[in-house]
Amino acid sequence: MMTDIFGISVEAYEVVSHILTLGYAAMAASIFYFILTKNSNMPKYRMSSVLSVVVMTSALLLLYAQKQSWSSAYTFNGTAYVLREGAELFTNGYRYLNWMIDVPMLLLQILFVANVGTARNKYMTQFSVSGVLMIVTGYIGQFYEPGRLAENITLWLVWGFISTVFFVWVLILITRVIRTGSANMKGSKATGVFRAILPVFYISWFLYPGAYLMPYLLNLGLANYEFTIVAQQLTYTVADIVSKVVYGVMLNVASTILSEEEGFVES
Ligand code: RET
Repeated sequence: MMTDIFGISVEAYEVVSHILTLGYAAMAASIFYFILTKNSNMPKYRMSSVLSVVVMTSALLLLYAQKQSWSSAYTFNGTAYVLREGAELFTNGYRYLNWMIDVPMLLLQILFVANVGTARNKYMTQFSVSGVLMIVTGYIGQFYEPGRLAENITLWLVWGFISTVFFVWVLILITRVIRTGSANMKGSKATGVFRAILPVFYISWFLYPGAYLMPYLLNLGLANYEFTIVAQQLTYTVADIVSKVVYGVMLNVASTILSEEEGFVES
């Protein structure tokens, strides 16, 4: 019976496999980009590139595990992909563990480019605390996701709500950091790309709670399991590429412009 509910078409199975592979390939490629461009920046900005490398390495390994989790959960029965008997179930848990490392790193990273003066240490502490608590509470919640064995809508929503409180805290902090940072960059050509980080951040970070909620479409009768899982994995992957790679590249471009303006010449 389980296999009937969770069976998916060949196309859906393959699209998810491809998307998950794209995710860790993008992280592998970016590792080279951040290492190779690091010295175009003044030493004081370089920690931003180092943190991008930390983020990408963790993502590469955990997203690879995520893909393995997908491949080993299913088996082909001649017409469709069905859950493999006795195998580990597919779980998004690996992603959460990746975020546990990457969320604080991504938040700290911007503090090496934005000049927030003496408030830097205060932001570092608050970003680390809010980021980690947001992920830990969401990690607990995802065990109760609709469609999972331990499905419990109330617990899933309550933990999701607690996580959202910390998310709002993160959003308030990042908005302040970007506003202060760009005010202190006045007159620099880097202001444009630095300011553009705010909308990129908001859009990409909001995709995560969106993907968390997606399985609820099942309960509302608006989508089947196959649609839900493809949409959720696609959303997570797009969000990962934008929040880690695009964001890191924007910070790096801003640092390079600032370095040049401050008279730095790569030797
Ligand atoms: C959860 C649980 C439901 C409520 C909210 C969530 C927010 C998650 C976010 C994750 C961001 C992750 C990033 C990873 C990059 O490596 C945990 C899904 C609000 C915002 C940026």
